[in-house]
Amino acid sequence: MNTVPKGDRRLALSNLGFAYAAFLIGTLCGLLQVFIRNDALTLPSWLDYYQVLTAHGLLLAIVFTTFFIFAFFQSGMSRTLGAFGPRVLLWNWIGFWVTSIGTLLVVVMVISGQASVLYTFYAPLQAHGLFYVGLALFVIGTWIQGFALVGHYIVWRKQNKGELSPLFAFMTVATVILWVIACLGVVATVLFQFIPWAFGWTEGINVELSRSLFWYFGHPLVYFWLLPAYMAWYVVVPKIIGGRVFSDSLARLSFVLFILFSIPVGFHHQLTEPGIASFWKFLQTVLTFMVIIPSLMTAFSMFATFELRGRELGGKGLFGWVTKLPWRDVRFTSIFIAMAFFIPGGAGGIINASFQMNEVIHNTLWVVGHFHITVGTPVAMTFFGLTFWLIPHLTGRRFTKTLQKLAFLQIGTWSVGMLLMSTAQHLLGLLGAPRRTAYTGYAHEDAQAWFEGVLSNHVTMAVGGSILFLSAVLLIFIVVQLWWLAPKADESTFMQFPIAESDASSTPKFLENWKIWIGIAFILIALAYTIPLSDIIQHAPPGSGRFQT
Ligand code: HAS
Ligand code: CU
Repeated sequence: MNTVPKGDRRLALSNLGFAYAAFLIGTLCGLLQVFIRNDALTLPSWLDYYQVLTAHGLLLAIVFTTFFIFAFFQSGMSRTLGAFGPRVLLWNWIGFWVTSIGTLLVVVMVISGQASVLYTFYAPLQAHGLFYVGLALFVIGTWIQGFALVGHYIVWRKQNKGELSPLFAFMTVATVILWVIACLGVVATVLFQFIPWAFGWTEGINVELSRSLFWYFGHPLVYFWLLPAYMAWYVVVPKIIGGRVFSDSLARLSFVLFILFSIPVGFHHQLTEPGIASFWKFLQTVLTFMVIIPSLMTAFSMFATFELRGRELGGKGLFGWVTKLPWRDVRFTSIFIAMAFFIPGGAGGIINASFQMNEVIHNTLWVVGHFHITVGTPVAMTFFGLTFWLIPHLTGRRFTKTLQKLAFLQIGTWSVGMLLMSTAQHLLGLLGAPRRTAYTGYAHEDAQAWFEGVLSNHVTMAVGGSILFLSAVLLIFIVVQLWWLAPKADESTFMQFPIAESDASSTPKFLENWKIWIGIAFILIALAYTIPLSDIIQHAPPGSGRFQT
């Protein structure tokens, strides 16, 4: 009964399998961390806090997200542009294997205790050389998968000359473009700085250059996570609620703006660092405020979609339409809650980016709170909401009533856990609790007293963390059911990939002229980075330190 071509299905499922394996181990590491910070747990001697923290960050923020995103892209591209040809399929598989081998290499180095350098791998912390080789393979693998998808798109465009591509395909290509340009920074620092240094071919490393190249990548990385979630919001959610895409051109324009503005802003992670003149920090702060605009456009568009549909269903008055939305459908409710979390998440981002205010929160637990209500909920919970139908769609099984109830319990616990944990983290951060460290009390009894509010407390954080772990285990249970155990679907119960109708009749064609956007993106990058980077290269102190973990 399954209508998805077998080859495409297997490919997407392989990516999903990898994603959820990483998810399980990654959340377990998260659980360990909150207990260590709470002084309730001492790790065995072969395991330490920084090793666990590195594994947690990498497995969830990098491995889970990336593999999930490719599974989503592959199934959506196959659905909207037609089945993959043999070459597209082959290159996707090659990319998948290269990404997987890179991941395994990185994970082995972290588990063996030779790469406890956190996901930002700041120099002069030094990991084993193979860790960086693994990172490079990971990026190359994702490029191959990305290019394979672009290849599929090019074939479609040749066959449909003069037509705008379907919105899902357009957004996939935009995200791949953003990803490839972003990775140039991390590839440069890994290949030309870290690998020669870690293998001992060069003596020192230019620390500030490596951090700047990392953040050139590190900020757009967050949009590589966010944009697939936005794709679900723009294209999938309207179909689930029975509506349409509010505006095809607005949706495309917002993705174009992400290509333009998400890269030349990395310095907003380095506002406290010496070695970068204030003017360049200021310029990149202004550009950061530009990249907020497409998110505000998305918020507007979502409200419009919901209100229009709610009114169509008979909702009256100012807010009557809210009650008409399909709250009992977990595929919708999960993603709606995810969106709601992004309101404080985004507001927190604006605070972080506000130059002076950054002084207050930088390197405190506030930032940890921030990313748990950006990537940890809006993005991750959107991915959960997609999982509930994507796996049945690929395996041809049924998302039964019982599983739907469990899914509600899962997103409910995730929301409560995240609310407790991230609120505690934000407040603790404001009180000065540092991050990226196993120690919290400044080794002094009185200092601990700051952290003993009801919410501003490491215990609250640990309670939240524990609820989150239970929720994660529940999710894995649902995934296993949907993959192997739930009853097979028949024609009436088969889960289709929901793609909303999007009227592109008045969308300007130039929005799909990638050359213009890639060109402007590079001009902005050159403006924001050329002079400060050349200053950093010319005036850096000789870097000779290395701290091995
Ligand atoms: Fe961030 C640090 C600034 C968004 C992730 N961020 C981080 C780190 C991570 C991260 C992982 O300027 C830590 C990195 C590290 O390890 O050091 N961030 C921003 C800004 C935005 C932003 C300006 N961040 C994200 C997203 C992430 C993410 C998205 C992951 C997916 N962030 C910063 C800064 C730092 C930082 C500084 C450095 C801090 C430091 O000093 O170290 C913006 O993109 C946010 C724009 C978003 C909005 C929200 C729009 C709302 C929408 C929802 C609509 C809701 C609906 C539902 C329709 C303006 C679209 C209605 C429901 C109802 C109930 C009403
Ligand atoms: Cu950023």
